[in-house]
Amino acid sequence: MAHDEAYRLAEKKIEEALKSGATELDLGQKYNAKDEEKLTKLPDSLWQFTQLQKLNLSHNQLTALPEALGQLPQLQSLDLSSNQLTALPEALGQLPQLHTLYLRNNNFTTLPESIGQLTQLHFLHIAGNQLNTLPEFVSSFKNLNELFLGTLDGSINPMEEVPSVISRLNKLTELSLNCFSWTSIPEWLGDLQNLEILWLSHNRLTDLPPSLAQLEHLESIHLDDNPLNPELAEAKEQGLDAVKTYLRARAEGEIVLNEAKLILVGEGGVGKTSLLTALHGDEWVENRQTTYGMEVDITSLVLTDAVTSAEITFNGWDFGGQDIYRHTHQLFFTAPAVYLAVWEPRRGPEQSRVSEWIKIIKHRAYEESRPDLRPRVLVVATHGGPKERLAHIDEQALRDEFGDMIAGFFHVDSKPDENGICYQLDELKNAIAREAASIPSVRRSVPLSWKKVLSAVRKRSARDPYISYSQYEALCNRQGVPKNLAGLYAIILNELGYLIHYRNDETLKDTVILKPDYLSKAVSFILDDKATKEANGLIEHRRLGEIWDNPARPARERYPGKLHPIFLKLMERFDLSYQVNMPEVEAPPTSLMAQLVPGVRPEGWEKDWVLKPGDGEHTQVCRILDAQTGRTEEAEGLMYRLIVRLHRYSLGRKDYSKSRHWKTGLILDDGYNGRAFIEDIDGDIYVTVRAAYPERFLHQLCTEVQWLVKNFWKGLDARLFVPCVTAKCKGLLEIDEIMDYKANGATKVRCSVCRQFIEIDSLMATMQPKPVWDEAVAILRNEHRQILQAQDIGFERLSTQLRVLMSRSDEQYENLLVWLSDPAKEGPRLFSFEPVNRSRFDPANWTHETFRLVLWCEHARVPLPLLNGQNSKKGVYEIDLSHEWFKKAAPMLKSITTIASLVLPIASAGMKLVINESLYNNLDFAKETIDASLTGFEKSVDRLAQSGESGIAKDFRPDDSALRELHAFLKAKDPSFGGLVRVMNKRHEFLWVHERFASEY
Ligand SMILES: Nc1nc2c(ncn2[C@@H]2O[C@H](COP(=O)(O)OP(=O)(O)OP(=O)(O)O)[C@@H](O)[C@H]2O)c(=O)[nH]1
Ligand SMILES: [Mg+2]
Repeated sequence: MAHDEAYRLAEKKIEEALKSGATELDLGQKYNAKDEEKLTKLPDSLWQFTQLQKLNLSHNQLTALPEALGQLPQLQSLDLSSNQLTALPEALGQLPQLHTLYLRNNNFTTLPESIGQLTQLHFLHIAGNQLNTLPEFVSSFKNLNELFLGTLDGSINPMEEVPSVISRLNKLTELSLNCFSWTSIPEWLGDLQNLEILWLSHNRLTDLPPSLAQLEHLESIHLDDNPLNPELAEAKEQGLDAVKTYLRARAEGEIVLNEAKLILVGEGGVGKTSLLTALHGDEWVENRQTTYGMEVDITSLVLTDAVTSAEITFNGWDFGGQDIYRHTHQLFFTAPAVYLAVWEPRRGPEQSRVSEWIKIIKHRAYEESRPDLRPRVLVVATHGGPKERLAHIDEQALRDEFGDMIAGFFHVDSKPDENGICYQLDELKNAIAREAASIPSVRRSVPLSWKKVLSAVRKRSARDPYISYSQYEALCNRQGVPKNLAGLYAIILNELGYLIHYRNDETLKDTVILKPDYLSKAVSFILDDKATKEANGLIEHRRLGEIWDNPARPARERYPGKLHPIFLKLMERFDLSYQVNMPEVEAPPTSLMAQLVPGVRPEGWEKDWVLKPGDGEHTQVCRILDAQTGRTEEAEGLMYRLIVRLHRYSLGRKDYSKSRHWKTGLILDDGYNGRAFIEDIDGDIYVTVRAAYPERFLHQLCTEVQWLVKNFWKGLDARLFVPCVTAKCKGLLEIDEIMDYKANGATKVRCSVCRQFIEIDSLMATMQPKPVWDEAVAILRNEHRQILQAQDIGFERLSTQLRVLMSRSDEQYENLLVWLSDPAKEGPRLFSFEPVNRSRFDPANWTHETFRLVLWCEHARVPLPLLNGQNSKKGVYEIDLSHEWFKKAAPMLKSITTIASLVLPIASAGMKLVINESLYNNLDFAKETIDASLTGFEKSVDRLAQSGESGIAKDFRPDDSALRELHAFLKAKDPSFGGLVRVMNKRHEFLWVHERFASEY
């Protein structure tokens, strides 16, 4: 029998445990154990274990448990997860001490009556069963603190609504309702006054009940993977306080928005502006001027949907059709919107590039997971009229390619006939209204005060294209909106494209731009400037001023000097330009417009791309594909964005003349992390890094490309490949696929181009083992002086081993930030600590202790007192901790402390700071304290190796609850977190940084 071995092993374990007088027994298997390693029945000797308190039987194949279970009266915790149970013995209900019960992933269709008597239960985990509801007897669990109904692995639970019996469990502190496909949750959740953590991920919630704002003790609410309405989604990004503020505003009054964008795209001169004005009913203008940038007409078009009678207000977005604008225009294509893809019959559909335009819309606004919010495209031919010959457009081909994005075809004449009628215009209007009415979020409810602010902003924009932030606050105040809510509304309005404001940017925080087209027009004037084109995008700020305030243009197209630094900053925010350092002393301030860089590799580029001794080289390719069809696609303007976003690694970061970039590529440098060559070859982005440890910089660059593609171009996917190693073969092999093969035991894969079988290991980056982190810390500290010198004389002087360790430390730090990215919304992640009274502190034996906790800057990666002066008390706290909390937090504390120890010698050298031995000492003592609190199992888990790597159990969830508790605690003591500023980097991740670095974000 296959299971015999498992059974014998269990018997042995029981025997040993009985002998040793243990009170805990672990007969659970690993989550990925093979079937034959699992128990199908339990040894009888188990029931002699009368002193047993904790029993783990998870990941076996048990179908039933015997009544003998009642012979374990001391049992406190029982883990039956991942078995095949459908019932439980009566005796279970008689266990007087049982407070923790895991029944996750079994075959229960209802909860067994027997457990109804477990009134002392504190923790119940019953996700992953086939329960349709919770029985009434659950209300007798008066002491229940934690209830897990929801799974973590994404599999959907069948329950139709939140069981109302939960409303009576008022001691609950944590409730998991993940993965239920619920579209709403009940108001009464707001009555569970002790709730601290609420899991609602993977549902179909568009909204939350305002009552949740009343939950005073709530520390975190998890809302990932829900189709939240846009305002709430933005509030969620900002964290818990913002969600509560938003819900409170909703509770005070709400209104249906009934508003949509109407976006006109198409080649230059096809008749977009004429069509929009005709839709408005404005007078016909012959020989209209071309549109610079874009123009937004806020609310003058109101159409009524014939079916629902809904009156929908449209703001029309009219884009200039010139090629050069295409890259910037994409910024404004956001769903939900109705698009008019305009073309001119005389030029024909090909020349009018109808299909290309729809593709750009698709890649910006079509979210596969949200077909209900798909952009609706109406394809409109202009210059029509009954007398005109209808040019042919292949309707079927467009429908085949774009599916239900295509909402109809029209042939209109924007020029009225002798009776003042524009041919087929009314039909088009009806279709626009009908399409808009079919987008669910067009009719969403918003807080009444939000709508009022929006209307006030629009009204004001007719007079002032921009106002100061305090004027904006005053405007909100007149609508009855207090300052903190005004702040949240500014974030939401900015994110949804109604205004432009960035509160964390020194230059931008005082100005609110009320007209979204104001900036795009200003940008288009530079893109059209001949001198700037000839200078390959380099432009002095003085010249920018001349262009923007050109007296030859009408007053409404001129921009006062006060705005110029603001525009400049905004162009940087939108990845359009960056300020360069020119080689000449006292050179006038100059910026680079990335779109205008030269078309070919600069001369002599080879000199900047040499393999240094001791360095290795590794290449990965980001292939950009349509996620649906698998065809390679172009991400329009990707390279321009990379040139801007990665400029801190530019070879010319100190002297622009050394920069190496062109329309399809660039060369970068990141000190000890190496040098990179990035090039777009037919839509494939080749990234090669040469370094002691190339993986670090390579990973960072590929992640950047993948992030950009994923977040900016919808439906496109940047998949990672490695080049085939066969000489001269140009084949590429997909990394995910190789990893799958490897996981299944294969050692070779076949290249589809050269048809050779290739050793998997030869395709992977260097297969060096992870360093022993404690040793790495010691080496880095020893070499601190060397690292310091290398800042000036070059990193190639450092040994290869040292450079590898430095890169690997950076890599670990990056992993930590990713791992703890969610709690970063609420507070900082990097800190160190020591017992205040260290001399009499015993790490192995304590119950309560006062610790000194010091916050670090996540940018500089050093403790705050190092930046503020040793005597500064900012970010330094004395807090009482219990050993119980500390034990729970120990795995997290260990990662943070080890990584802080790794990066401190490198970061301080980078800033030329001298480190006091006592600081190292503290970190070491902290580590000792943590190690003394870790269980054997936790010690053996190398979280540093785990984080950021695949192959982790599906239901692995970084336990960040200890960090959240710490945040809540610190916030109560010092809401300013020692003056740390929460900033958002370009990947929309939060970091807590010293104020002096805030402007870098
Ligand atoms: N007869 C007729 N003329 C039209 C029609 N639509 C546009 N035109 C003319 O075509 C020319 C270009 O029209 P615009 O509306 O400026 O074109 P556009 O697409 O906005 O051009 P850009 O802003 O440069 O991208 C103008 O001279 C219009 O008068 C139409 O439906 N019928
Ligand atoms: Mg126009």
